[in-house]
Amino acid sequence: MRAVNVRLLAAPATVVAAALTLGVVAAARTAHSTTASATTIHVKAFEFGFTLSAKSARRGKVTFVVKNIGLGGHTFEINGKRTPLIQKSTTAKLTVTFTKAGKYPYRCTVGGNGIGGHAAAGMKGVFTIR
Ligand SMILES: [Cu+2]
Repeated sequence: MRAVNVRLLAAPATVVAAALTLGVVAAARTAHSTTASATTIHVKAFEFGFTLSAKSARRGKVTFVVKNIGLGGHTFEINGKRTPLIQKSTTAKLTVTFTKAGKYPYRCTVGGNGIGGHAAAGMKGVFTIR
């Protein structure tokens, strides 16, 4: 009889312990989501420029979904990361983690930086991380 009573008491204690553990995990997730964010920016590339769905994002992971609506191939480069050459009517995704607020230049790298390059022709801009 006494052993049965101990078991009945032990079972709810296990449930409480499990609930407390879950509570800690949930709290940790909530804290994490307030310090980091994930943003998707839609980018259209064309001769010769880019259109972005937003000019800024919060710090954290930013995924640029770059669609080439032009005729020739283009790239999208920002913060040292670059898409492969994107052919017309196709899309490439570039995920970049920004840890600091600031202004980040972006550009198309086709043709280089100089005269005749796509960036010089207008395929460049500045994205803000806040
Ligand atoms: Cu280009």
